[in-house]
Amino acid sequence: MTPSASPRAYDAIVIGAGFAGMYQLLRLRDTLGLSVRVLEAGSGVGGTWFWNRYPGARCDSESHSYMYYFSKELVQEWEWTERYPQQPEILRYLNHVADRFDLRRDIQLDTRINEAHYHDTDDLWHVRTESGETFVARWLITAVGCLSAANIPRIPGLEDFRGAWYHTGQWPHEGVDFAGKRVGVIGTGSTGIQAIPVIAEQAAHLTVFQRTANYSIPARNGPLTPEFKRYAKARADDIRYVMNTNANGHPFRVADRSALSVGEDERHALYEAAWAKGGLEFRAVFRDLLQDRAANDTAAEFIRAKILEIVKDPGKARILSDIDHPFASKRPPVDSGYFETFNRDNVELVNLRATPIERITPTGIRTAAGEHELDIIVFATGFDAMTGSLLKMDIRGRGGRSLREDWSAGPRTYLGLQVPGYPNLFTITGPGSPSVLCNLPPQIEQHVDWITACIRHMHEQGIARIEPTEEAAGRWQLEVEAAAKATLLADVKHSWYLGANVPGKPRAFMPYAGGFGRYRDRCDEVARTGYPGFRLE
Ligand code: N01
Repeated sequence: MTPSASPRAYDAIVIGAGFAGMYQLLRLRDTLGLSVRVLEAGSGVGGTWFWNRYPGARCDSESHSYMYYFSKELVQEWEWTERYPQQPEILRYLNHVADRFDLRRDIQLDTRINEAHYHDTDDLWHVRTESGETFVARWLITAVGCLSAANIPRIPGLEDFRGAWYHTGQWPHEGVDFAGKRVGVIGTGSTGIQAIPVIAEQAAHLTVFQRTANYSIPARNGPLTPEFKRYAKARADDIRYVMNTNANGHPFRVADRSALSVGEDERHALYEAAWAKGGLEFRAVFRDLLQDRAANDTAAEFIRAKILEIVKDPGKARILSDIDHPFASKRPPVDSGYFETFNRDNVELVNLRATPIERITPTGIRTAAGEHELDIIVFATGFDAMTGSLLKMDIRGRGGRSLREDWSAGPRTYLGLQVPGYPNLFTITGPGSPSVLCNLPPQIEQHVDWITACIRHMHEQGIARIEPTEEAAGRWQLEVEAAAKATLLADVKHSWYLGANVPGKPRAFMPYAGGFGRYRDRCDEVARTGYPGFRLE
C-alpha cells in the first residue's frame, strides 16, 4: 500500500460500531484517554442490528441478558418491553448508548475498510478505506461481528431472475411488501425460522426450501411484566455474575444432572416444563445434552414428537422432523409459531434433500421435481461466519504477510484475541474465542475489558508491541479442537461452526467450545501472570 500524503493519525482504529466497537471506543477513550477513530461501513451505529431488518428479526437471547452491564446507571435506566427484544428495539438501545456516552463524535459512518497493513518501519497500522481515505494507528481492533459477511449461495440463474431477491442480513431499510406475492425462502436456520412465520402471514403464498431439517424450541415471547422488570434491575449484579461465570453467557445455570440419571416419566416432565417455559434454556435441563449422544437422543426424540404433534400434514411433518444431527449441535433456533406455520394453506414445504435446487429461472426456482413460480426470493442462507468479515479486508502483518494466506487452512489465533505475525491487532470475539457459542454481549465486554487492560499495561510498562508466539497460537488451536471434540458439536459435518456452509472454505472448528467461564479465567490468568504466550517488546 502506498501511504497517503496525509493519513490521519490516531492511537487506535476500531473497525465496526456495533456492540463491540462502541464499548471498545468508550474504554479506550474515556478510561485510557487514547485518541480513537471508529470506522463503520453502515450509515448508522448498531452493527448486526443495523443490517438485519428482516421480518421477525429479534434476539434469541432474553432482553435482560442482551445488553451492556458495564454501567450500573445504564442498566437501571433502560427499559426493555419484551422477553426477547425486536431488532428495532435493540437498534434504539444501541443508539441510546451512542448518545448517552457521547460516542458519535469518534465514529465515522459510511466508511468501509479495504486494507489494513502493518508497517515494520514505523510499527503502525496503515488503514485505507474504500474511498481512499487513509489512517495510521498503533492499535487496530476489529469489532466486525461474527456473522456479518452474507453467504449468498451461487445458484445458477440468479442473475436472470425477474423478481426481487434479498439476503436477510442485507435487508432494505424501507422494508419489503410481500402482500399478494409468491415468496420463496431458502434456509431454515435461526433466521429463516424467525422470518418464515411473519412472511407467511403477509404473502399470498410462501414456499419454504429446506435443505437440513432443524430443531426449534418455542420462544414464548411476550411483554415483560412490571415484576420481571423490577427483578432484573434489583438483581442486576447477580444476573451479571451468572452470565459471566457459566459456560454460555446466558442468565441461567445448566442443571447438574444427566438426562440418563432420571426415569423416563421424570425426564419427560422436565422436558415438558422446559418446552412450556421456552427459549434457549431448554438446553439447560440436563448437563450432558451436548456431551453424550444417548442423553442428546432423549431431547431430540422429545422435540421430534412435538413437531409431529404440531404439524397436521403428515408429509410436511415427516420432512420437518427428519433431522440428521444431534439437538443443539448446530445453533438451536427458538421460534414464534414456526412449526404451526406449516398448517397454513398458503405455505408449501420443499425438501431439497429429495429434490435439490437445479437453478433459478427468470420466474422462480427449479428443483429436480419441477418449477416453483416466485415473485420474491429470500435468502436466509446465513453468513461466511467468524472469518468472512475479517478476510474481506486485505489485512497484512509483519513483512507484508497476508491474513488470507495465513488462514488458508483455517483461522489461527491465540485466545481468539490476537494473531501471530500481526502486532497490536486485536480481534474482538475472533475465531478461537467462545464468541458464537456464547451470549455475545457478556463475551464482548470480557474481550474489550481484557484488551483495554492489556493496552494500559503496555502504556505503563513502555511496551510498543504485543503479538502472540506461533507456539502459543499452535497450542491454542489444539485446545480449540480438543474442546470441540469433547462435545457433539464436532460431529456435525455441515455446520457453519466448521465453515462447511461456504464452498471452498477450509474446514476448521472456529469457536472455542470449552465454556465462557473457563475461558474468562484463562484470559485473566494470562494477564495476571505477565502475558505468557505473547511477545511484548
Ligand atoms: O444461517 P444458518 P442463519 N441451498 O447458516 C441453508 C445467528 N442468529 O442466518 O443447514 C439451500 O444457520 C442452510 O442449510 P444447511 C445465530 O448464531 C442469531 O439462520 O446448510 N439451503 C440453513 O438451513 C445463527 O446460528 C439470531 O443444509 C441453503 C440456512 O440456509 C446464525 O446467526 C437470530 C444453502 C442457513 O442457516 C446464522 O443463522 C438469527 C443452499 N445453497 C440468527 N445455503 C439472534 O437471535 C445455505 N442454506 C441473535
